[in-house]
Amino acid sequence: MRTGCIIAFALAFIAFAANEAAADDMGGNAADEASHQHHEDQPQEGDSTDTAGGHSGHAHHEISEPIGVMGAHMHPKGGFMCSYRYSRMRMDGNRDGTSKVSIDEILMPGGSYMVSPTDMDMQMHMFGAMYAPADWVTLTAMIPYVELSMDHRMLNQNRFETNSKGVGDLRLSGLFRFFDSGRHSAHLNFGLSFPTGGIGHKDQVPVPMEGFRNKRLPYPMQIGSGTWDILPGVTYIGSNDWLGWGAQVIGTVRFGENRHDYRLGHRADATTWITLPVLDWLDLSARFVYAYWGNIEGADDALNPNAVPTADPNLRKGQRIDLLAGLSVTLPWDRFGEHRFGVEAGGPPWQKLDGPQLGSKWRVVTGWQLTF
Ligand SMILES: [Cu+2]
Repeated sequence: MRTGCIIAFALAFIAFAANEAAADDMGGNAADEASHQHHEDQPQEGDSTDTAGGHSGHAHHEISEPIGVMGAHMHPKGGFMCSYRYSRMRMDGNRDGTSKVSIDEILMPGGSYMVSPTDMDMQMHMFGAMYAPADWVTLTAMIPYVELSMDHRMLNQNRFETNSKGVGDLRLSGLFRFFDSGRHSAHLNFGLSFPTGGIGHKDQVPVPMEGFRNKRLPYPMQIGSGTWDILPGVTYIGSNDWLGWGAQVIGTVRFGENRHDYRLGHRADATTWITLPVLDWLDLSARFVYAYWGNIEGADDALNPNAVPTADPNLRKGQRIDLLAGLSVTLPWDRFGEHRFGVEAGGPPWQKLDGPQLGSKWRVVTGWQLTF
């Protein structure tokens, strides 16, 4: 808690300091700096007088990253952006290691559980804002609204569904550029996740001898982590005249224990992509994603790990590779700023889970960004 506050204040201070410093020394080369930025806002030195918003001229920083990547671009000083993303992931079927596990192998007598999940639907509405107090730093804020739904099968073969929804964890990040040669640039990502998402969501679940009762839902049905989490990372962006590419690695390091006596596993997310601008207003992309997430430390006493695999803190760990294809459209009207619309979808050719644990089937993200 205290660590979190200190870091939040540190970020705010850096933003303030950056603003002051920028006002002092950016007079001379501010124009040169601005021409290297991702979002073109003003014609520079005659080299962009060709077509408004065209990719020709200085294609390098105008090629956008796939819509599913976050914190991958920075804004020129004073730049502001707001965004909305809707994403959905479908999970279907259980796995242990890299192989599938059937319901009969999970439920008694073939397995040891009274209840097994069969599939799950995860939807997220993500609202974001970005602001650049200086050319070398961009600040971001993101808040998700999450809706989860899980289907189960019981020993008597009956099915039941649980649902939870709510505001998730608020995330504030700073992107700090440490390298820029025009065609290649790199920045550090540093984020802080606040425990604003709920971890006490309840729904009707079967209790032996009692029937259905309103009880606390297992770990994957909770919306927040319940802990202060730090998200350090690094992003690289490159381009030539006809192609853009990038790579990003972000960690999620969690601290302490939440009020239900556990903390989620640490995470690592790595991704690399290429973007092909095929038309002035259209980019196509292909992306590779690797994700690792660890088991839960501690345990929520309200959950019985012998009843259902989702309540076992030691059956959460996993790794997954996703392959995603995307497109991004820069809308032809520039009222109130530049509008971009993107879609990205794909699924995992490989996943390895400490199971039984539900495997991912596909995911899709659509988003809209408005840059001022
Ligand atoms: Cu932005």
